[in-house]
Amino acid sequence: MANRHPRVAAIHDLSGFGRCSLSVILPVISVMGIQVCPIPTAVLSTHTGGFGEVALRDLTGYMEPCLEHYRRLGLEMDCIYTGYLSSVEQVDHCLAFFDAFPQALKVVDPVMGDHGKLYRSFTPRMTQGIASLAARADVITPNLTEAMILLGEEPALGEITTAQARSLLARLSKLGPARVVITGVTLATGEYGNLCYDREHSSYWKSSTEYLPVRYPGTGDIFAAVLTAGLLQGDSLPMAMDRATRYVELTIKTTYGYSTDPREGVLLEQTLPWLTRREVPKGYLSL
Ligand code: PXL
Repeated sequence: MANRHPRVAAIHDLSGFGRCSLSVILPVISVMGIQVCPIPTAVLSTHTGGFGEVALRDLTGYMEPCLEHYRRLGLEMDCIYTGYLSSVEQVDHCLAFFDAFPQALKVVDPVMGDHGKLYRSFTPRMTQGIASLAARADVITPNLTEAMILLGEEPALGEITTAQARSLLARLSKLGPARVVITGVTLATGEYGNLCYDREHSSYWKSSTEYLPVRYPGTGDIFAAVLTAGLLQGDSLPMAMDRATRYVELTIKTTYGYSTDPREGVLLEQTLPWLTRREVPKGYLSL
């Protein structure tokens, strides 16, 4: 199809309140000029990070007929981007999407936990399923907790040396993905930020960011969405990582200044226009 704009199938949950998953992924990818087709894995009243018992409808049974319809239509997808899954069976449905669109860039955000802990309802079977999905990806974007879980190690929280960081990235790549990004890492140098490894070029990079003493849900989703759209627009891996780092930094800083309840997530409504500027990011350094 001539001059078709890039299109991404985004397989994540839809949380109504708390600014995470599809609620933030849709505006971010759209404003970056990429068409995004949401495939909700579940609908939740809020995210699971602090609002008590959520109203939840699992959509495992929706995924296969959805894919079948897209096949009948002969739709093309340039990217399959997966995130929060609400049942272990959804791993196979994501793999079916990968198989149906073999040319598509496969991005797996292995959403499982943060700050050294698994999210509620994530069982060992689920973490194994997500690890098998990550093994089939071209790009993965775990936070440090998820990176350790993928490697079958105890989640660590402290600072790590540059040598340890490079080893983590390389070992994750050995699981399958040629490009690995790890978010939320504190290096022994005191720098805090995101790291990546591009196996094809044997290159390691870091993008450091200001550390603020507050945690907002959904920032990992926003990070992975900006990274994915950046790659589809032709960014190199470190450029895409730095674009995502700078955008999340700007949005967290903006939100922090308003002193809102952190559970409500970041005020991306204020900062989305920054993404339309298509700046050339240059904040990355060799790791
Ligand atoms: O941002 C990750 C995420 C996605 N989806 C749901 C969540 C969380 C984190 O808490 O609860 C439903």
